[in-house]
Amino acid sequence: MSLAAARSLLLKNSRVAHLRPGLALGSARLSSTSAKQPTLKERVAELIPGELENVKAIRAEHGKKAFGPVLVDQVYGGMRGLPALLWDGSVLDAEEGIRFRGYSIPECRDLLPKAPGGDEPLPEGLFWLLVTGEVPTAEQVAELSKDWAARSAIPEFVEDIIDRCPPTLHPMTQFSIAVNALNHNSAFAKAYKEGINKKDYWGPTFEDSMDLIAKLPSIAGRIYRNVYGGGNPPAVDSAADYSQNLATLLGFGDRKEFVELMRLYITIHSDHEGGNVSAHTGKLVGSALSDPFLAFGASLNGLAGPLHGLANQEVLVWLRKMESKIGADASTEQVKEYVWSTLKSGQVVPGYGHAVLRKTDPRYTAQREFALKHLPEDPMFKLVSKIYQIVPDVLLEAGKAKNPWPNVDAHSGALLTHYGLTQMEFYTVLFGVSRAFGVAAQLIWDRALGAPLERPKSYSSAAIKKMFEGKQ
Ligand code: CMX
Repeated sequence: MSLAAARSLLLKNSRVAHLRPGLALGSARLSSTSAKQPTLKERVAELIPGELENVKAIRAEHGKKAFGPVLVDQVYGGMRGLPALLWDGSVLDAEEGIRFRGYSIPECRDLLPKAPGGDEPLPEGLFWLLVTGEVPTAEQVAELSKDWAARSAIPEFVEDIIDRCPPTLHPMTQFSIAVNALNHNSAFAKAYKEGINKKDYWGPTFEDSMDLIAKLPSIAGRIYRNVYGGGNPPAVDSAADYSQNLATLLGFGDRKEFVELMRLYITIHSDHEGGNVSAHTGKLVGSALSDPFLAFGASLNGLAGPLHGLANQEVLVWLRKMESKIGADASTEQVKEYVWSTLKSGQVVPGYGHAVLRKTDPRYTAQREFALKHLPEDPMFKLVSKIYQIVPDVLLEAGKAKNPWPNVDAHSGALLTHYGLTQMEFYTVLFGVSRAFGVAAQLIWDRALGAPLERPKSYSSAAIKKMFEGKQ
């Protein structure tokens, strides 16, 4: 059966999994649902030998071929477009946007298993997809939900660390501190100390990665309640999915639409190929064999920057400032003027532009579709939609930004605000919970494939000048 035919068969049968659309790991495989289905760890173990062979073959055939020249401008220009990293979970196309293991966001929303009565994909399924390249069955996803709920408790000393943070400390800083502290119980760090064979690195890395993802809702919920009130977080429900538990820990568990939003939110924020600051930082730090808690703690520090994940907070700050300055019912002309005043004061318009994308971010579009379905009359959604009609033209006229279109962060705050999560300083924490999925998936594969220490070459300006002396 051809891959396309196999795929259409699979689409018709939501219980059947294990399809991989022409990607790096092994060949596409159909499995019978009547046989015992492998767990995620068992499936990774099955895939590793084939992928090791695959990488070996790629390197043998293409290892000495060049991707293209490196320009001096790229060295000075934040390495834009420099092909330098291996990242299997997702690839970002400038025009089309992200694909997770070959699947676009609309395809993931369509294909991945949903909660009973739900419409949005369960992030558990997306993680399975990121790690294996295969669409899991509903049963495999349910097992992951159960496994993560069972791993969700955080050590008492980590609770104490969070409780001792002053409420004025930014939630992202608290988040990063707590995630780093989880390294205390790292299976990888322990195994390394005991002299684990490098061939076996991936096993404890897998366990740490699962623990990391599982514990993030407990950390996020505790920070949220400490800073904004709500008392101690309730116990995690071992029968609930990850997003339901996250929503419950935050205090929004009885709002079904919010839970659905979390499912979509985590799915679309999970991974955005390897070059973005949070993903690349996690990979870089992991390459020193720092365990997944330390590697992802570093990712969070990058995500906390206003040009990256903190932009979702900055969008709301910017919109609120605009409202207070020109009113909620401002005219198009007034909004335009406000955008210009931002640019003229040497600031960026948060939520717009992207280092790779050159079109509206499909993550923005997915959130817009969610809003059109669930909250079309929401005033903040209307404002976000109005800005979408105005900002790109202004950025184009200003002539600097290579991409005048909105990114993921332009929309998320409006959705969270609608459901009562109005504390914008917390927004990047939710981005952080999601980003762990992509970083963890790659860390597992980096250890399985024996990815080496990252160590690119740097040059001084004097050395660059000298290199081209006497040359045209
Ligand atoms: N508002 C104003 N100016 C912008 C701009 C924006 N939204 N986007 C880009 N520019 C400016 C840049 O600051 C740069 O100016 P200088 O030449 O003076 O340095 C110029 O346009 C060219 O930049 P670019 O090549 O188009 O964009 P970069 O790859 O350098 O940066 C990004 C990408 C995202 C940092 C930038 O578009 C930006 O600052 N956007 C606003 C912040 C934001 O939304 N970040 C979130 C991105 C998504 C995420 O990671 O979460």
